[in-house]
Amino acid sequence: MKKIYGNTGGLKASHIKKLEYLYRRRTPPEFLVTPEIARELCMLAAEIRRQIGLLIDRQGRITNVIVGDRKRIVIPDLSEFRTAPGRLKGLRCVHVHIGNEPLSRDDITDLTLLKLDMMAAITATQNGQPYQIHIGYILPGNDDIKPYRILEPIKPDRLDIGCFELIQAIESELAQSRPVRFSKQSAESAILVSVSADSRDEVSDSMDELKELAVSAGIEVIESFIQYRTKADPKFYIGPGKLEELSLLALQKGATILVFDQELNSSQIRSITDKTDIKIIDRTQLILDIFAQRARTKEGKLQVELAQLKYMLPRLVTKNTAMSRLTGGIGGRGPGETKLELNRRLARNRINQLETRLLLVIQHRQQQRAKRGKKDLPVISIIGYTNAGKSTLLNTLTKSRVLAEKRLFATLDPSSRRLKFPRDTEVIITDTVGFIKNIPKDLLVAFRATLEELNSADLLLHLIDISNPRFEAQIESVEKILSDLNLNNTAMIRVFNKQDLVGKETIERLCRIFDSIPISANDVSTLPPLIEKMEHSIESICQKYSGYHNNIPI
Ligand SMILES: Nc1nc2c(ncn2[C@@H]2O[C@H](COP(=O)(O)OP(=O)(O)OP(=O)(O)O)[C@@H](O)[C@H]2O)c(=O)[nH]1
Ligand SMILES: [Mg+2]
Repeated sequence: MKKIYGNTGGLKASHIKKLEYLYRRRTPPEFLVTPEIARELCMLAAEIRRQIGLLIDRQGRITNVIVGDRKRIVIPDLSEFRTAPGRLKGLRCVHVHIGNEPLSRDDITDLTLLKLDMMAAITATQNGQPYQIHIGYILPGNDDIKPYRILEPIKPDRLDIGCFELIQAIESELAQSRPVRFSKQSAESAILVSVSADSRDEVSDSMDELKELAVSAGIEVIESFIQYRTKADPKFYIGPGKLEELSLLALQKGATILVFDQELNSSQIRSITDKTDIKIIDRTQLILDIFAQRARTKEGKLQVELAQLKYMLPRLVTKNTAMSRLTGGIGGRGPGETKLELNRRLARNRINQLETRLLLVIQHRQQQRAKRGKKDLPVISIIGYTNAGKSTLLNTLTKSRVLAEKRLFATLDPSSRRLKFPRDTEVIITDTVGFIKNIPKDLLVAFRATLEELNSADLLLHLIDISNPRFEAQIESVEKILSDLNLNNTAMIRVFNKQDLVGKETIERLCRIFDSIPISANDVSTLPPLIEKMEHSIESICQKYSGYHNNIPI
């Protein structure tokens, strides 16, 4: 016997057998419902005085029998019926309304949220005879109109309706509304989601940055979806009503992934995934994914994989095997295109292994440093928000060709170069990994070893992209991270980069306010004042510690 959902309310196994028989033997699979079945359902519903619902798959088999109360049925968890993005569930719902009510708000919600093939309600007359059938279905992608359509009610004598063609038409339209993919196989189309109590400006800035991150990770962004609320919903994070909207939008637009701007916990991820059937990652996972794509050195790769596993471990949602489809690709990719092992026990073992290996690498480096003894040359480190132009500045200053790109986190592995100043002072100048607001804690911990190298810097050049409308927040984020790393006592020069993109007067005003030097890192002719200031600072720092560096003219 099929499992009955809800109180059986007097519905017997023999009743269900009969319904199954009617569907299996007497109804072509493409029929939504026949007059015979409608009569049987209405009779049963009148008898037990409750709504009765059937879920039917595309082979015309009953997968679930649902007994409700007088007003509604509650459709059970359908997470075992997974769908591909942009596809319907492959299940239609036929149920009886006692009395003459058309499709209710709940019916429409079930239709759209569960992505049912169709939702049909048969209304019954007083004496339990079918009166009319109301049919609703999802309408593929269109922003202006309702996301579903309800047909004119149909009379019982016209009930044998084939529904396959319509379902196929809906699915093919859904497929067409999906965006054209990049040729890269891993490309995904995302809806960015933010649930926040912050001001509109803050949320919009943060979403702009999330978009840049997504693009840097190779994701195509189709929509942004924002809910302003003071407190996140404990179960779904986003409000349940908004989640319905979001789920439908994802279906209509053919999104393959939802990227949340805030961190979700594992139960929220599970609840949303179960409801929407779509992969979910958050901002942190996105950043980790970019790092995984970019890490080049052995140490960098170990650090990124460790950070990913530590972040993922408490969030592993491996409810059933079908979930693995929802955890691969972006967010589930380790450094160097390895797939992250998303199994708790293996992940834990791997974490231990990675920690040991990293420790060895770090010890080795410390020994090397100790061997070298005192530093030969003073060190200047270029730090700053990602995309500020750090690598470009290193290149222009030292005429080298470190990778500099218009994407976030172009540099993951630091490079160092020698630089000789006009008055012959020589220094080592290093380029570092970029910072970002709310830098994932695991990442900061993992990169601590690399960032600790900054401890040996004599001077920090804090490079700021002055053309970025979020530059002030970026300064704040960077200086907060510096103080978290106990680096706020190191001498620092603030440098406003990309002055060529900002008006002269604005630059002058901002430089006064922020005590900063303006440059264009890609234009060597703008650098002399900065070079002069660097040389001067290094000289005075080294004089203070005279004898510390052996080849500094004192
Ligand atoms: N217009 C303009 N663009 C610049 C300037 N300096 C750098 N850029 C551009 O800014 C982008 C980022 O430069 P990068 O040097 O890669 O920035 P970064 O700080 O090293 O970035 P990450 O390594 O990602 O942290 C590149 O497209 C550069 O060409 C400048 O002075 N003016
Ligand atoms: Mg760089």
